[in-house]
Amino acid sequence: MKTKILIGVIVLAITLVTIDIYFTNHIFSSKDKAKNIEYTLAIVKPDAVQSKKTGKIIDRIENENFEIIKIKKLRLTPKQAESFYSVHKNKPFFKNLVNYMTSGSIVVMVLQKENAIEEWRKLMGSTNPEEAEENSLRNLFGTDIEKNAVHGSDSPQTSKKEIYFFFPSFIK
Ligand code: IDP
Ligand code: MG
Repeated sequence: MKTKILIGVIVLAITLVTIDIYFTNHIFSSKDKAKNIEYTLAIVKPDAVQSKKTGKIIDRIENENFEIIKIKKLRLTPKQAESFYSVHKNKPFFKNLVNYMTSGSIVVMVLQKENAIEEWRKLMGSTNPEEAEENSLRNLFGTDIEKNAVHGSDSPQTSKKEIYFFFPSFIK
């Protein structure tokens, strides 16, 4: 009789532990995967920092439910700007772009959200502020196709590379 009770208790305990492991490992992690939580690199560019739009841009970031995971203010050296924008090194606007990006301080952030990369690109708007969607950050705060207030990574590969550029310890 005692043995039967003991076996019953052991079976019950194993069942409860199995259910717990299933819920913890399977349900929650698959939920997170389904949500596609991403990280992206965002920059408030020198024109927007200089015209004191950083606060308004950060306010918008938080209102749109991005999580600011990392943030810092710095000024790029010409070498750093050339390296960061090296994909554009053969473009006619490269030299001006480097001059612009080193003309003052920038505020760099790692943002987290479901589909963060695409969502941040959407919130920024098109490269050219004149074509940027109404109420997008470039539409509101951009001056021209060069001085367009904000930067955002354009793919998961780029975001990893760009986050590593400014926050190497964040990328394992
Ligand atoms: P993106 O910032 O929307 O991803 P990219 O084509 O990657 O646009 O260009 C990088 C940056 O170079 C732009 O944000 C802008 O500051 C600058 N830029 C892009 N195209 C031009 C141009 O035709 N003339 C001047 N500057 C440009
Ligand atoms: Mg780009």
